[in-house]
Amino acid sequence: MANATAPGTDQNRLRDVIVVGAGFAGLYLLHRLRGAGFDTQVIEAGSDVGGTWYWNRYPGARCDVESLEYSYSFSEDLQQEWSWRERFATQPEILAYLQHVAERFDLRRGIRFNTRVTSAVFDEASAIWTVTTEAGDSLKARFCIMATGSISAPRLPDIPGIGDFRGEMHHTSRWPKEGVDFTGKRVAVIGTGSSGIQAIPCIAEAASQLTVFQRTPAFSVPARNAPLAADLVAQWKADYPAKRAAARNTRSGVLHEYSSTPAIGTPAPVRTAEFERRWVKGGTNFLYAYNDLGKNEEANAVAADFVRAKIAETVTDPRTARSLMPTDYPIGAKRICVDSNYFATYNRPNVSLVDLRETPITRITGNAIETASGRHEIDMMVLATGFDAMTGALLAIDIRTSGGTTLKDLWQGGPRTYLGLMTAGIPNLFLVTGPGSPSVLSNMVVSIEHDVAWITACLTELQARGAQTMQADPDAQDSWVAHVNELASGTLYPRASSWYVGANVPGKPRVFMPYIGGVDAYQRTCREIVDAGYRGFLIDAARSPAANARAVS
Ligand code: NA7
Repeated sequence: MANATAPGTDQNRLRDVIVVGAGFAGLYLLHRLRGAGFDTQVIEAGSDVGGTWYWNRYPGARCDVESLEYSYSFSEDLQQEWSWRERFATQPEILAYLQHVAERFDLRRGIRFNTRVTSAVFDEASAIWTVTTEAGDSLKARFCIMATGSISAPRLPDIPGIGDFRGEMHHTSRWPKEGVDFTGKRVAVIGTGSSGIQAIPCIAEAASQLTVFQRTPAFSVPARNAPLAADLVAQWKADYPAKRAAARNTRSGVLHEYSSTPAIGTPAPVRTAEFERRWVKGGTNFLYAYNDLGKNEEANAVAADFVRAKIAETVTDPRTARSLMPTDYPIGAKRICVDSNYFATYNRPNVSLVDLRETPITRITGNAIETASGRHEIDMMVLATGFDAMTGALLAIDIRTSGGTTLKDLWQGGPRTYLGLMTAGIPNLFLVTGPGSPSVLSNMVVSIEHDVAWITACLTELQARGAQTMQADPDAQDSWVAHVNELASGTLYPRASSWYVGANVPGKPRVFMPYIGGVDAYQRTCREIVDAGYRGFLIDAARSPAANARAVS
């Protein structure tokens, strides 16, 4: 397969693989596939590598997984030579890391930047993909891998008049590279998910006036971010392979303190002390204090009460404090936020909160946001309004077969995949951290490394077999989708109107999209399926005579 390159121009060359996206997934794919001898082209919409960490440049942007764990494990040299500065890395630091990876492994020459893919069409007769870009160029390849990210298609709010806003307006995920100067400005932030919660304390320090427009309050735990101590870094570097292996063997791909004790049955003072210990330690480790918080309503309420009490303690104005307390969904069922000084920011004299449940936005006129209770004059507007998560970036590309099967139709009732890796009806299309895999419920780097290794091994196996096509068996896919749904329905997750279920996008089918069974169980299943000869995948099934006739190099 590696020799499948046909003579002709670069444009006409038949590649082995086209990868869409040059974030954590696309970069590692290029490295692995190249190493395995596949002629690979990466296509990236941005002007540089980085994916999520290229686009999300808003002030305060940080990862909520600790930096020592949110990094590649595939190269011992890389993990020894790179030193993270803070417990939770900032966006510029992660971007610098990915730029370093691109340089170190000579990846940039395999990436076409500033190029957005608009369609990918699989010709069933020849088993060849034609991938077309916004500029109208077409590239051909045997396999297409979508490394387009789970949280990458931004959502703009549909507010009357927003298009006529006369001030400066930015979505957190499309932030200008040169930065934004809030000094002395009246700023509005719409949205209080992870992005809003990270940006708000930073914007408040510069702006003359910050007004936060909140539709749903979020549960947030303190990050307790700090510079990393040299001895801790040395300890990790001395033991990295074992730590990485241990992380892969956990539910979320992170070395949290996973409790095996239920909150129900634990005396209240013991529970409070344990929540307090984790609150002081910082980070999402808080959610793993007891093993029933994600499943038992009563247990969940105990953790939620603890956080609500912290909000009441921190925010001096009781009305604002009340508005900031989430009450209508379980803690953790919407992705928990990790903040630095978020709730305390509302004690600043230049910050105010508009509770949109009480006074919804009616329209935007000129330089003002109008709500049911009045006008808010502003100079700048920050939209921290989230993403069409998990499916948005995939469905933005017209993915289809020559026979007329489209991804859009196949996923009309919600995404359907086998292991999150392939979808029945579209051969030779792989997804990295697709819906139906642990993806957003896990340390993304751990899941990405798994999927990349799995896909590379799979392509190598197809090559060894001389096989041309592979796709998910519809029956195996049905069973997997049923399993994913069954696991989710045993938890409190589906109770929240979250992006996990597509509830933030009007008209999007309400389906719990990620696999909640854990990174450990998922990776074990993927291994077993390979050991059973790629059980549940159709390899060279129903190949057309034309495809059969093609020589496999
Ligand atoms: P999120 O978590 O989806 O948050 C988006 C926020 O924007 C959320 O508070 C929304 O309220 C709010 N929103 C969305 N549309 C509107 C309109 N029209 N009016 C008012 N408020 C609105 O996105 P983030 O970027 O913060 O984080 C995404 C993930 O990235 C995060 O979970 C991490 O994994 C990294 P709602 O809750 O829909 O009522």
